[in-house]
Amino acid sequence: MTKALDGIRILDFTHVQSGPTCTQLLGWFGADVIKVERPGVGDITRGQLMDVPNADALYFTMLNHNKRSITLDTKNKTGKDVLERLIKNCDVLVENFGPGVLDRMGFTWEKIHALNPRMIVASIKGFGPGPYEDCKVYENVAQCTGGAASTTGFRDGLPLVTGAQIGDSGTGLHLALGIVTALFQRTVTGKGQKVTCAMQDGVLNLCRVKLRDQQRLAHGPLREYSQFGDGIAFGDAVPRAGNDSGGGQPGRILKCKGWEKDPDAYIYFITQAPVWEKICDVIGEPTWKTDPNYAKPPARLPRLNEIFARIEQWTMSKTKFEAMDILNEFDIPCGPILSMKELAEDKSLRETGTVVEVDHPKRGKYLSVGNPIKMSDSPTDVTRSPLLGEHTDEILMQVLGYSTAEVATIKASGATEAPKKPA
Ligand code: CAO
Repeated sequence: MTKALDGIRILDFTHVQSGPTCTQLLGWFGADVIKVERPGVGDITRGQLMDVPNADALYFTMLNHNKRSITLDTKNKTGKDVLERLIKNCDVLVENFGPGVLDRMGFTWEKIHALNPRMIVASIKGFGPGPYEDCKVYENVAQCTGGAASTTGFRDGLPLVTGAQIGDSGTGLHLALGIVTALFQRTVTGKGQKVTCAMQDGVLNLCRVKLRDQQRLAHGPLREYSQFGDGIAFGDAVPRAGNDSGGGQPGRILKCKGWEKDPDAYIYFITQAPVWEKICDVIGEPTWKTDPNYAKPPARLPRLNEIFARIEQWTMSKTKFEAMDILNEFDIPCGPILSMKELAEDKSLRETGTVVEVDHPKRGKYLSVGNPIKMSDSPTDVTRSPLLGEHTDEILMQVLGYSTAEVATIKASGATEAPKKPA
C-alpha cells in the first residue's frame, strides 16, 4: 500500500527531541527522511541516558524511527558541496539548531532558496522574534515561558512542569502540520517557503484555555476552580488549579480502593451536567437530583469540595477499573490514572500499534510509542532507528548519484568520517 507522503524527501537536520519527533512523524507517513549527523558524534541523544552499553540510548531510538542516517561534516568544504546536492534533491529541510546556526554554516534561507526554490525550510526555535530570540531552549524552559508551569500544580505549591513533553514533542507536532500545509500550498504555487514554530508559541497554544481564564478573571472569580469553593480570593493572574478540570464540566482526581499503597489507584471523575442524575443514583444520593442546592450546575459550583468528597467515598470502595466499568455503563465520563507500566502492558494499545515492539541490532527488543495518528490509506510500519552513518554510502550513491570513485574522494576529504584519534 502506498503512504501519504511517498515521494517526499526530508533533509533532517534535527537533534534532541523537538525536531526529531516532527521528522519521525513525516517518516511514519511515508516520507524518505535523511538524517544528517556530525561524523563520530551524531545526535547527542544517541549517548544520553544510556541503559545498554554500546547501544544507542532509548532517547534516540524512540525519536528516530523510519529514518536513514548520513554522517556529514557541514563545516568541511566537501561536506558543504554534498549538502548543496542534498538540498537540490530534497523537498523539505527541517532543523532545530540553536539560533543562527544554519546561517553560520553558510546556509541562509536565501542561499537554500536559490539552490532549490521548491524547498520548504522548517525550523523550531525556543522563541519567536523578540527579546529572547537568540536564546537556546529546552523542554522545561518552554513549559515555563509558555504559560504551562505557572498554571500547573497546586495553589500553595511551586509552579510545576508536566511529564507530557508539550514543549518538544508538542512543537514537533505543530511543525509537522506546518510542513504538510506548505507542501500542499506548493502544489499550487510551485514554491517552497519558510515554516517556523517557536516552542513558547506552541506551549501557549496548548495553554489556550488558561488565557481564556485570564480574561474571564476580569469579570469575577473563576467559579469552577476549587479555590472558589475554598473561599480564597483570586489574584490578578490565573492561579494553579490542581487537578480541576480545564473546561465547563467540573472534574477531580479521586482516590480508589488501594490508594494507600498504590500511587496510581485514582480515577478522574467528571460531574458532567447531562448525567448528573445518574451520578446521584450511582453514589447513593438520589435526593441531590431535586435538591435546589445540588440539582443545577451553578448551585453546585460553591459546593464542589463537598460533592467530590462524597463521590470519593464511593470511588474509594472500588478499584479504579471497577469504578471505570460502572461509570461507563451510565455514560459518566471518567478515566483511571494509568501508570507507564500499565500502558506498556495494555493489550489494546499493542493491537492498534500505539505501543510497538521494535528490534534493534545492538540493544535487542524495546518498546516504543507508535504513530498515534491512524490513516486508513496510509498505515504506519515502525522501523528501527538507524545506526550512526549507516546509510552514508547508500545516500551518496543512490540519492545523490555520486560514483564509487567520487564517494572515495568525499571520504578522503574527511567530510563523512571523524578524524582518527592518534594511537
Ligand atoms: N557538521 C558540522 N557541524 C555541525 C553539524 C554537522 N553535521 N551539525 C551541527 N553542527 C554544529 C553547528 O554548526 C553548531 O555549531 P556552531 O555553534 O559553531 O555554529 C553546533 O553543532 C550545534 O549547535 P546547537 O546550538 O544547535 O547545539 P547545542 O547543543 O549547543 O544546543 C539546543 C542544543 C537544543 C539548546 C539548541 O539546538 C536549540 O536551542 N535549539 C532550538 C530549540 C529546540 O529545538 N530545543 C529543543 C531541544 S529538545 O529539548
